[in-house]
Amino acid sequence: MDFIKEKLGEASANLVQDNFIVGLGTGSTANFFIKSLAKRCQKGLNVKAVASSLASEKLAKELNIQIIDFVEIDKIDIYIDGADEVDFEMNMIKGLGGALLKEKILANFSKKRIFIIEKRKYKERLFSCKLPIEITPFAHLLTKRLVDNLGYNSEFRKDQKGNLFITDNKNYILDLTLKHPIEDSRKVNEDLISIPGVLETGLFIELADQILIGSESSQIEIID
Ligand code: A5P
Repeated sequence: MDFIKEKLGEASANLVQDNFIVGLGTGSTANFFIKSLAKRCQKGLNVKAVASSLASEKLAKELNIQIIDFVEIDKIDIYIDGADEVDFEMNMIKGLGGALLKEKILANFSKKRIFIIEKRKYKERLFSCKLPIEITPFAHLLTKRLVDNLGYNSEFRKDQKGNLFITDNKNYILDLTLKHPIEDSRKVNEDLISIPGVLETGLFIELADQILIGSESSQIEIID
């Protein structure tokens, strides 16, 4: 719900300090963060930002947040993003917005990683949503076969016109249906990433320092 996302956006934007280099996540919740950050910048906060997607970059630029490129950064002070599902050990599924590759690179290079989610996304085990993986286009059918050999039902993501969805990095996304709750996230990630053609998975392990969980009561629970 939008008011929960708005609260999460405000709370996370308040964690950004002057002169920080900020990693911007992708998705509707991250958009609220970007809007709140822009408000703070209007009041004098000085930041530079690097975006995990073209969509977030566009929004930030429209709101006059200074955007810098990946090649210009050697550190990120804070990365703030949404997530699709988070388990009690702070493992996450991300990528339903299609930006998982840059999101993972930014999260990995950031000193502090904050994820902002509605309570409905916080589960004991990862299971409810599909697990996206980004794959190379030229071998996509071969890659799918190897993924399915691991026991997954996978589908190529399509865009609104029914064409294969193309990521910002010009790759494809396979969405994997999980047959049971993930017990060993590390093993699932390793099995998938070891397939040639799989560029990155949407399983984020040990990449969260803090989760802000918003609920209808407007309370924000902090997990770290
Ligand atoms: C983007 O690729 C995803 O990882 C997003 O972080 C995720 O889809 C969350 O989006 P919402 O905030 O819109 O649910």
